[in-house]
Amino acid sequence: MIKLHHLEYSRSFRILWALEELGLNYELVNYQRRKDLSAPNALKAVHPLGKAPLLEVDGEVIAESAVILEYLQSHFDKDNQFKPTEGQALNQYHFWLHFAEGSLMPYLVFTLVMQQLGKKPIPPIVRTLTGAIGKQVFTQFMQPRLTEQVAFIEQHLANNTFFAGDFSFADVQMTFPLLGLLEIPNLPAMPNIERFVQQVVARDAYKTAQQKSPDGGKVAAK
Ligand SMILES: N[C@@H](CCC(=O)N[C@@H](CS)C(=O)NCC(=O)O)C(=O)O
Repeated sequence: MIKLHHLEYSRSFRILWALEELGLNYELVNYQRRKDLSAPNALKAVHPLGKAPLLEVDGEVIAESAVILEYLQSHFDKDNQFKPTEGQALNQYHFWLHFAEGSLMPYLVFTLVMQQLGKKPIPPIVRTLTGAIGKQVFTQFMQPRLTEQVAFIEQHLANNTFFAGDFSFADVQMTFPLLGLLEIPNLPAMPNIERFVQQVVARDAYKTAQQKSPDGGKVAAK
């Protein structure tokens, strides 16, 4: 029995999408974020860290998107439809699977936190100062680093349709941060990233996952 603990506006959409790509039967357990955007305590009852996604298979709980994707691929993708088997494509698969969470997501999350410094619920009088600090940190620290990463990903996608050979779970892992990246103002144009995203969101499994997810598969509440 497979159960996906799915938090709205979160990385767990990756796993919902992967389950649909594999055509598996599963139970979807939905969780809403609290007002401060953190996960509800109910997720801590499933795993001590209380982060999403969490996949439960016959009572065993698996955390971390990349680990879950690897688990699903190795157990249920018998024909290796979603992972290259050798060579450069396999190296790329491992690289992008881990780059997404190890390098790209930390900058995106940090940028999101800096953006919150200029918004409610911070009181207006303080918000003026914290918002200015947030903008300064973004300009001096985040913007140059994100710009480097955009250039790197753009270069890869200029020469490759997908991240690792044919469509694979590396693409599933990378799509979530790319959707977030496209929403950050003051970054360079991303024509190849846009092309890639349009291509993968047109997949049937992605659309089914969107229909099943209460947030419609969005990365953040607007
Ligand atoms: N590296 C982990 C990150 C897990 C994570 O931080 N998930 C976020 C959702 S996108 C979460 O649960 N946030 C709620 C919180 O921190 O309270 C993964 O890829 O699974």
